[in-house]
Amino acid sequence: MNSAHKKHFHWWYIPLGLVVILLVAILAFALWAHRFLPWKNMIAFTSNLRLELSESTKNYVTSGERDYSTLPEVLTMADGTPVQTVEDFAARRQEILDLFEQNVYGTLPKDGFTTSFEVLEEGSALNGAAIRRQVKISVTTDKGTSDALLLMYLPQSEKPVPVVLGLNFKGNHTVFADEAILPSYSTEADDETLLEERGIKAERWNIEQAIARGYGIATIFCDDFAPDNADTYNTRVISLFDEPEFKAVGAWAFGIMRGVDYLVQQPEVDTNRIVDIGHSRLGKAAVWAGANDERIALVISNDSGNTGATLTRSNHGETMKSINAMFPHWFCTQYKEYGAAANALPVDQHLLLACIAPRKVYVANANDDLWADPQGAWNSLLASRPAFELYGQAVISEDCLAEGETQPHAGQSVWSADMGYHKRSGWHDIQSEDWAFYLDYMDQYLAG
Ligand code: GTR
Repeated sequence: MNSAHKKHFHWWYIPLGLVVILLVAILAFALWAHRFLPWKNMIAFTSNLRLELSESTKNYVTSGERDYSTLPEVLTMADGTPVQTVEDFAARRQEILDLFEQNVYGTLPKDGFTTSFEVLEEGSALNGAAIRRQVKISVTTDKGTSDALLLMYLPQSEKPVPVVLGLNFKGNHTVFADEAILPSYSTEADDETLLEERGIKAERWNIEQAIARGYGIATIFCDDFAPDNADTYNTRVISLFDEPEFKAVGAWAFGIMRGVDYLVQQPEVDTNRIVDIGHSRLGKAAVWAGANDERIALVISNDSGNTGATLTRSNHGETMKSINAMFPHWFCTQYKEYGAAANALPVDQHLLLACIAPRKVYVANANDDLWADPQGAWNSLLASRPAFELYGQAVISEDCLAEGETQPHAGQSVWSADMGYHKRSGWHDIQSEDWAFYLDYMDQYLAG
């Protein structure tokens, strides 16, 4: 081939080639990520990422001063009227719940639906130490019916037992390696995947340990009430209502309350010892459900973070602006209107914890999980105390802190008869160590 035809290699072929490779890689990643995140979420995530990267020193703050000067008073009505008696607090509690519904979580339907239950399977489990029961929970309105599958393990017992109820992230088959567990209605796993995923999240539920210590465990896949997805969150229980502000976290809380509807009808269940538990985003739902549902005796928030137990005014770790950018389907429209202005909120999360009084509340964090802001959760629990004290309940004190500390250290638990806190060393998760704290606390303060 003469030189006229010899291809000329130009220096700029190299950067051009690298750019092409980078673009192909980004496209491949986006297509892979779209398996888990709809485009709307991904755009929100990337816009939020730009926000975080551009202002990360401001938004993802992990230390420094906190401004609680505008924290709403627990024992003062929105119009300034003091709350001095438990009767006064009943009105304040309702006011707080209404404010959270209007400004944060959105609609939480209290009526206009019926709930029915059908036992699909029941059998012996854990070598006879427990019974397993799987129940279809059907919610029906004039617009139709939506089903959710409750999985429950109860210890064999002569008398009614306490039950810990919580939503799971990945489907009922993931909480325990038991081949009899039926696939949740919203699972997208095929048979092969169901087999592979059996029990992959067993440590998050510690079913053997709970049963051995006399506690029942009940769980439902969160997606059975609202798929955790900006495109499809409103295709299940939310589709039964004409409530545009009925959002995903509200649907998960609604689902927990339908699980309680079932539990209170079971003779094997001690209806005075129904506990709701939630980790992270499902901890946000557990706190919202527990604040509303007075049938729940103890509410456990595990690493629930922003718009869970942690004070929004902390503005440390995940922020109100960030969470609404990343998860537009979780909370109501009005919440997004506040942008980053946490001080403008008529509520904060300590008020939600206060609505649990006169029942019991337990907040836990992980030491390295600064995105969930353990300091802001500890401050929130302390700030909720006036409601519990008004009922004469026993609350925790900061006297337990080591010299110079502003929150419990890793491995420390701080308990009173009606309030508990612990901080586990390590990262964002719910682990056996957390369950050991919870079961010990319930043994001591929720004994039958
Ligand atoms: C994070 C989210 C947190 C928390 C967490 C989880 O992406 O920002 O608020 O919900 O997910 O649920 O594990």
